[in-house]
Amino acid sequence: ASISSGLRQAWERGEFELYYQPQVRLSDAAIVGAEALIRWNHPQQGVVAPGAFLCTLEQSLLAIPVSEWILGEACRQAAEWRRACPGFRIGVNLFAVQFKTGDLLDVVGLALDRSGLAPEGLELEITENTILGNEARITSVLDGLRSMGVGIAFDDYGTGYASLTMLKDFPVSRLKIDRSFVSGPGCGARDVAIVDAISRLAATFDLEVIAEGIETAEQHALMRPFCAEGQGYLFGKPMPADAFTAALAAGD
Ligand code: G
Ligand code: G
Ligand code: MN
Ligand code: NA
Repeated sequence: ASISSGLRQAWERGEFELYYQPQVRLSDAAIVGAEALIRWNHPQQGVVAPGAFLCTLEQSLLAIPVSEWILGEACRQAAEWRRACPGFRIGVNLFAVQFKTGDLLDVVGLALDRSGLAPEGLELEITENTILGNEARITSVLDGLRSMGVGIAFDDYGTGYASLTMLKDFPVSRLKIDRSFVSGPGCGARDVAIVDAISRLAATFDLEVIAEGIETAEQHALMRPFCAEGQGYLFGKPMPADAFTAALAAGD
């Protein structure tokens, strides 16, 4: 009860903030996009990462208003960055509950209209957990989003048990290769072989790929032949909007 009443208070007091992690082109490490990641500016504990509260949030009545705020705020911010950086794209993680309310297409459409962000500038991230158990209906919603021009990325790709089936059936436009294959413990030749296989599969299905969790120059070099884009601490940790604006202007 204390976490969820704390979350309600946080929402009412405007303590949620979006951080942005750079997504770069691996050939030259130029920033080409960002993933929006929620943080809670807790009055006593400081910046709280989502691991501590996302589950509770998702199960509460706040999930809908907060997720709509995330979409609106991320689109507003991305529209600004896209003016400075043509082709810029923002990644926004979806909650499973957003597919249950039945109006995701309207919510996304409204966020795009209000912000003036081109649909191509938005990429919604889903995981297998987001989809599980509701495949047919979610497929039709994803079809609708793709028709609008919005991108759909499969997050944490390669770790779930049903990955290949989902690749065949879901209208995704990009795979985000899970960081366990990129910077996981003991990551080596066998992981690179998996990334190679995923990227070939992706090419067959006409999908883009991005490598997550790139932490070292060596991992960057390993991923470069297989992935056009990458994300990870090497290029930047999730940061507040003003820091991201500065990074974008500095051209790094
Ligand atoms: O830095 P990181 O701790 O930001 O994120 C941890 C997890 O929380 C990730 O799995 C990420 O997908 C999830 N997450 C972060 N921000 C959001 C958000 O805005 N919406 C949703 N649905 N998930 C998020
Ligand atoms: O699950 P999802 O991929 O949406 O969430 C991204 C998560 O990965 C966030 O918690 C983010 O802080 C974290 N992250 C981003 N880059 C790196 C990285 O290079 N290494 C590690 N260990 N985590 C990362
Ligand atoms: Mn993600
Ligand atoms: Na991920």
